[in-house]
Amino acid sequence: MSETRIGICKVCWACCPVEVTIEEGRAIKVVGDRQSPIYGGYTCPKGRAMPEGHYAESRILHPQKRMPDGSYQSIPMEQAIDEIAARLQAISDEHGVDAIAVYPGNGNLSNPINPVIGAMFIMALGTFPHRFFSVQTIDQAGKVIAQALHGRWMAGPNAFADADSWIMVGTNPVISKQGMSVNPGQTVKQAVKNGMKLIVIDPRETESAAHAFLHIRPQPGQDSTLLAGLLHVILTEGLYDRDFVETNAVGIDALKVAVAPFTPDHVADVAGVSAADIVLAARTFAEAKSGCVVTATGAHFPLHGTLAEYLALCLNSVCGRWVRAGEQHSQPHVLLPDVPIRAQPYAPYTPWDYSETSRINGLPKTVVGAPTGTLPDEILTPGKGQVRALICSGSNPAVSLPDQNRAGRALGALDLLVAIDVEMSNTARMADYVIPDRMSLETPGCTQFTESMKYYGIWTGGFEQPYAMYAPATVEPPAGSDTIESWQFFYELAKKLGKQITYFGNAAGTGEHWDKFPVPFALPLDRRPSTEEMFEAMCAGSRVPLEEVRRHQHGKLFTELDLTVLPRGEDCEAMLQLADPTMMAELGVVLVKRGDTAQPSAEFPLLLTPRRSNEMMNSIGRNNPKLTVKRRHNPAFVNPAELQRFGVTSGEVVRIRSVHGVIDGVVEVDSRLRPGVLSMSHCFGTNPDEADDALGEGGCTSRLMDAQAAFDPIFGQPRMGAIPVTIERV
Ligand SMILES: Nc1nc2c(c(=O)[nH]1)N[C@H]1C(S)=C(S)[C@@H](COP(=O)(O)OP(=O)(O)OC[C@H]3O[C@@H](n4cnc5c(=O)[nH]c(N)nc54)[C@H](O)[C@@H]3O)O[C@H]1N2
Ligand SMILES: Nc1nc2c(c(=O)[nH]1)N[C@H]1C(S)=C(S)[C@@H](COP(=O)(O)OP(=O)(O)OC[C@H]3O[C@@H](n4cnc5c(=O)[nH]c(N)nc54)[C@H](O)[C@@H]3O)O[C@H]1N2
Ligand code: SF4
Ligand SMILES: [Mo]
Repeated sequence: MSETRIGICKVCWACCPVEVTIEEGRAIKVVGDRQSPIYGGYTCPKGRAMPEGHYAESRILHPQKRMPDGSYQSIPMEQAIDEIAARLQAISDEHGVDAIAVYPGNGNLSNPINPVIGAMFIMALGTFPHRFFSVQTIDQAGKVIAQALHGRWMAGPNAFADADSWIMVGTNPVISKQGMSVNPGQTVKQAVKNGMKLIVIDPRETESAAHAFLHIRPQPGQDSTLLAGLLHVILTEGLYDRDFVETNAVGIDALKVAVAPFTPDHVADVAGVSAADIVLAARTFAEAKSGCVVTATGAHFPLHGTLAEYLALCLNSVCGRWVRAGEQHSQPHVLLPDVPIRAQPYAPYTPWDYSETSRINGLPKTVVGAPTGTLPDEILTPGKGQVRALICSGSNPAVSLPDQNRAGRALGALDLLVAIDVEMSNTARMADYVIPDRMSLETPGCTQFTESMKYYGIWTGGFEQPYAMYAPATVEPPAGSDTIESWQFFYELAKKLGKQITYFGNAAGTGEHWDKFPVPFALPLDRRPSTEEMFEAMCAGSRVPLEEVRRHQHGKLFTELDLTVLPRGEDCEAMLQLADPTMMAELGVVLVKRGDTAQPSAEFPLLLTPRRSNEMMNSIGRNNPKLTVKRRHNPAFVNPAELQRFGVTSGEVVRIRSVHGVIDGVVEVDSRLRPGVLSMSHCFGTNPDEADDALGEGGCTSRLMDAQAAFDPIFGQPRMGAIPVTIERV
């Protein structure tokens, strides 16, 4: 006998509602929930492959302890927690509490409590933020930094659904869901059908670019120059919204001066695009009535990501692309707190502070946590504060940290490495203890986390409609297993160390921009709260009570909520900043150094760029039998012209070399790619001490990256895009 239950997929933050068929307590099939009011039954292959992932042969169901001979033995959870706590205590007693760090990653999404609990564990130890290393600082931390320097518009950007024009820079939401949580393929198609002029700036004709009115295929790494060029055209042709700028922004004159040299001809020359396309893009965007310029990883990885984001924010501000008084809030609160939303900015602030600098490279303390790019050096550099114990929760730094060889050396040098994971991932294979987490279908879910992503910058995720959903766990973990939710593990560990975690769940802001400051919930020490109590704390003060959201099994559009944005408050003096001095200085460097980015050379004629695949979520899915039917590896995509240039054939295993490292890769032809680009997904490959396996495990692109040669001056992110490489026959 089978039954169906409604759940939420939490493999990524799109939170798709799913219908799960269950037989004898096991999920056997997952499809999209067609009764959902907004998703229309949408799911992606990763969501539909959850059963195969949950019951994969590779799944670990008991805590694993590494034995002296390198093998792993199953031990009971209680013993694992006791032993880990004792070792942490000993490390802290001998070296100080700064020797302990956490590194949370994307596997944490399986339960919305998990992604923040690592930070709160580190707060309980008293070492926040400098011992909290998250994936954010090897991702798009520039979004938070740029928003701080520019100011944040409380009512959010124009909505995508009914915008007239939209510029996507280095993002492919149809696959990544970045910026759009709900059925992005259909959403983009529908918007274009409704008349949106979509402009995509990407060296690859992506699934998103397929719908574009204009696709610009630049040389990778030149996004700041391109965006400054758009500003140049809009400001010199007077196409901007003078009224909006006068009322809400300062710095327009300084911005005009700064972008004056970025003429269409200069941009065309530097970025390898047509000057006419720059003019067309600028005019199309500025002359439309609504829309937005958005950036993501493609624009952030080659360094200058903060500047690219800042210029995108400036484009939106000069064109007045923020929701105004009387219009509908584009990021409505349902499970976020009930606060009046006004058409006004939060004032800019400086998101770094040199009063406390990092041990490595003298980087400042910032609102985005410790600079994760420096984590290997924090482990490898002796002295006071050296990191000796690392807890990885739902992360895979052995393949996700830039500079894999160095990261591998560092992970191997730790006194204690703990991985909270669901399989013997690259990192778990190096760990002293592996703690098995519950997976997506085995935990409850709700959309609050996705709603709150908007605070990390524009185009991060969320809902444009007043939608919310809660779903309980749909299945129990496999019979006989001994698993624990990540947050519960941190709770137990803190308790053993004599510390109390205070949970700030209802994140309604970031940095110094708070719609409402979180209500702290000190987790009781005499009993572990239930996951449901944690959900209550997460949604404390929400506009619609969680209890009400729970009543609607398929999720609900709360159309009864009034979303009308209020006028600027009479006491509000905040203005958006169009010419932050740090950003303008960086733009000056970009001008003089023709982008200040890596250039292809005779020795390294290709530029390596990142891309996401629909079957994987970073490394998640690599051992899922359903997601690897077509292939397990990550192809090295190139334009057909490269086959002749390098004398290779499609499907051939080649050596890919940068000035820093070398990996094996499998060439695959992609005519939609700009010539001179090698486009490859990350988080694949074996560990440095394991044999290469290009056709199986794939190649780890991070091995080609040098974590020390060039990095962001604020949050230390190494150059992770536009890396010069070459192809050699094996
Ligand atoms: N070269 C290169 N490097 C990159 C990038 C790139 O494009 N190129 N991208 C960067 C970006 S944007 C990011 S966000 C990071 C990603 O960096 P990470 O977050 O470190 O990488 P993931 O592969 O997402 O790690 C997820 C881990 O969680 C485990 N997992 C899966 N399901 C569960 C679960 O239910 N519970 C738990 N506890 N664990 C689970 C997986 O087995 C895996 O080990 O990588 C960064 N690194
Ligand atoms: N299916 C799937 N979804 C995911 C993930 C996944 O691994 N798989 N990962 C998740 C994570 S951790 C993140 S951070 C988000 C990321 O979300 P996105 O940033 O939207 O990621 P991508 O889909 O790789 O899109 C980046 C695009 O930038 C282009 N690009 C590369 N270099 C440059 C450049 O120099 N300039 C410009 N203009 N474009 C460039 C690439 O060709 C690519 O099309 O996706 C999330 N969603
Ligand atoms: S992985 Fe993301 S896009 Fe795919 S079904 Fe799950 S939540 Fe939806
Ligand atoms: Mo990411």
